[in-house]
Amino acid sequence: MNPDPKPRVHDLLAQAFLQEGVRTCFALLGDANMNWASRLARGGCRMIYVRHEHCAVAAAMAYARKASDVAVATVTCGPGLTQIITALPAAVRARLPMVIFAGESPLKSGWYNQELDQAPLIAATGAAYHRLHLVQRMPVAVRDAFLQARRERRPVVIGVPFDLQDRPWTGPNTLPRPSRELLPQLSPIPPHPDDVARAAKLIGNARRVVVLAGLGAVESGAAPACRALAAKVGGLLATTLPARGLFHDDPYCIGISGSYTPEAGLEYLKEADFVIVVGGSLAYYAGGGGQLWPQAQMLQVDIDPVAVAQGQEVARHHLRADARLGVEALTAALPSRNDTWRSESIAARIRDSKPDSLAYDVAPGLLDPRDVVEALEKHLPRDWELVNSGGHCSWFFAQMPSRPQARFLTIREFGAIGNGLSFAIGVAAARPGDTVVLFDGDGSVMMHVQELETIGRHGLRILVVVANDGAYGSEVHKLRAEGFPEAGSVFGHCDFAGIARGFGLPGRTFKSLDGLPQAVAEFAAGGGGAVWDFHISDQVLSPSMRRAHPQPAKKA
Ligand SMILES: Cc1ncc(C[n+]2csc(CCOP(=O)(O)OP(=O)(O)O)c2C)c(N)n1
Ligand SMILES: [Mg+2]
Repeated sequence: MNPDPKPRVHDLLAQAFLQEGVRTCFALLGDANMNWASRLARGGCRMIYVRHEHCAVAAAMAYARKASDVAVATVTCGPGLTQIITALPAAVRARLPMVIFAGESPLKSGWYNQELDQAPLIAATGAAYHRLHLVQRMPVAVRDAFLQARRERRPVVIGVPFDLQDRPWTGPNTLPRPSRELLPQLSPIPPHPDDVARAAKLIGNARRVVVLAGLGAVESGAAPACRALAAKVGGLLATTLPARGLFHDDPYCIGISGSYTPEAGLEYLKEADFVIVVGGSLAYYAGGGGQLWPQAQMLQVDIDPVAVAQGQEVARHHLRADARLGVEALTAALPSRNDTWRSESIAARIRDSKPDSLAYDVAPGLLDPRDVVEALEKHLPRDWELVNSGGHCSWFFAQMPSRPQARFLTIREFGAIGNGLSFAIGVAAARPGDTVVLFDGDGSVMMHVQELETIGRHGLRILVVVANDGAYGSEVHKLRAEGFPEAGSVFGHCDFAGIARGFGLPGRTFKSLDGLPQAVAEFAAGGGGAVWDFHISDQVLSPSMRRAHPQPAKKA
């Protein structure tokens, strides 16, 4: 501890963060951030010390989404900073507000071994980078970083040379007003009546309407309005993958629209003649180009509507408005109608059909991933938080129809594997007291398996479910489709239960589902984390993999 009672620059920097309301920080320490971080911790901020810088930022991403607030992470300069380059593009694309305190090498030295031109590296990810080199302005610059993160909904990285951090603070001991107090107090944007009338006329002519909600609908609280609109037009409901579960208890919700659409949903989307996309960006994988609904006209209700998204022409019709207000206005403008697409048989098909019914041969001692998901859906308590990671197996885990959106998280915008454990840590930090279940592939867990130690050390209540096909399943199925050898993507079923124990967590291997109810009861009664390793077959393909990479016929 510094015996000098006079504050230093890092003291003021830490106070500036505390004043912003920061109560959780994901950290990995080095020379250029440890003094600041220790002052932050002393000020009452909960520090979650991870074992790889990527995981600090990835955990902060999940925290930002779940806490609906600016998340904070910190890394040291040079090699600490280069580790976060895979996480940032995902945070930028997922529009997650974050402030990352990064050290910079000392300005006073002519040479420093960890020196790196950090700004262009961060700029390439789409995040903002600010060099804080003027000591007097640093507290204001911190406040401005929070303002920018909130306004632009993206990560802002601040780089502070660590020799400057250690200087005595000679400025006033007052801090600027925090960003929250400066934000414009704005009400949701109502639609223009002319746009409502035009859109209502189009919908009035449609016979088979799907209301497709994205995260914008979640954020604006538009779910009840979407249900009411779909009911009034006698249509069906769907969501994007991140918004899955928003209508989980509605008998006319077909589930996810996009690569993860269940079997019945695919048929209904094909029949749709009008899709109203509410608070969704019409991303490629959500069927934005209309591949899944070839007959449908598209209307987008959004505060920032677009005609072309991710390389495809999407909606021709637009209603600029807050999602809830736009949908409510549309519903009010539509006359009641007698004809309806809805029927008892559609509700029964949605309720009773499996997400995917194609039969596969599964070797003894291995599990069909669809059976694993069905059993987990049945036995895991409904109020546990679910985190879905990436890889081929994520299709199966997205199919848990009883689970509400409020207890689901996935962030897929950069298509990177290896984030599951970090995302689960971020959710556990944002929802203390809740139990978190992570669903992830063996390859993805292995990529940052060291974070099991973080889970154990912090006593986080995380159940890690590994869909272990002994392989990079996505690659295996694509290689098989091309007729190329699988070597390089097949590793065998490594012992995750043993690995977990090495990190101080209980581990369990499942080659059958018989013991699952008892395992759930034991985990629910205990504390801390655990790893469950399900040995699954690499012969069961998700429908999206079958569509995109048809497999060659098996030789007789
Ligand atoms: C960081 C990163 N590296 C490589 C890839 C390519 N990739 C996509 S899926 C995948 C395999 C994932 O394996 P696993 O987590 O076991 O899930 P599975 O596909 O087997 O279900 C890989 C290597 C990627 N998406 N991201
Ligand atoms: Mg795998």
